[in-house]
Amino acid sequence: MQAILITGAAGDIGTRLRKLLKGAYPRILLSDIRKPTDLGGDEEFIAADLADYAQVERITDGIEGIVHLGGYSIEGPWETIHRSNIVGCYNLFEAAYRSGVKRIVLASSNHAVGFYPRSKKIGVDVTVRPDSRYGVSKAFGEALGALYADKHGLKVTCIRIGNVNDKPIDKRRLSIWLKPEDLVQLVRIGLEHPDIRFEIFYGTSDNKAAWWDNSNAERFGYRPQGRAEDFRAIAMAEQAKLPADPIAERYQGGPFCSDEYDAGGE
Ligand code: 15L
Repeated sequence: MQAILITGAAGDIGTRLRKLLKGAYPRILLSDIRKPTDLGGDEEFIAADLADYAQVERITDGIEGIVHLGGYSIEGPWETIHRSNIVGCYNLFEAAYRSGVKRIVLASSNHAVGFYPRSKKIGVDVTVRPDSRYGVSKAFGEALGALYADKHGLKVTCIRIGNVNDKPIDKRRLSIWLKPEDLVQLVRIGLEHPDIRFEIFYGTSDNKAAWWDNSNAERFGYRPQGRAEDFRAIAMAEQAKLPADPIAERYQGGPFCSDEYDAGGE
């Protein structure tokens, strides 16, 4: 893999990833709607609005692999989600296909399956259960990935990312924490592993309290190093400061589930 593109390079995950991937590929093109404030002199950046197809074509030209982090990363009004994550993600796949890109690693999210209860351990074969318009847009991205893989032969890896941070920051994150270096492992499997066609992985570290069966990622050699349990005391101390939220505590998606919730029951 000679040339890769990272979209969403100015965001939190993008900022971490571009630092950790430095030197891993001969050319790493960074893109975002705004320029990263800490862009280094040795980094290549082209601004692009994903909702504008011509701009997306410009950044996919000459690229072999894409790490697609771009878009809106939390719940938002439909207009915002639609523009950034539906139209934007479609433009990305279509431009990638037309430019001859071989592989796409898509930042999906745990919120595509957020309405599974915490009491249930799920694998990658479950029906999506989005917990927000944002979660729906991530399920849409996974569906697009399957289409471009099956119909056009792109190699697509969807990572249902939990929470990327230096450490788990509350009780829920003890189950879904993803150490940044472990994300790098998953991304590199998606960009390099010869047997990828269309795969879904959970973006989670080696967490004892996990709700996800990540054996599909392990099948491709994923060996997470982060262990949320090492931070249990800190995470639980932070949890104690949060108000009680029974709906959030029942479901995997947490506050994304209780937000706007009016289905009745607790
Ligand atoms: C996500 O998908 C969001 O992008 C991130 O901001 C966190 O909220 C994360 O999920 C989470 O569930 O903790």
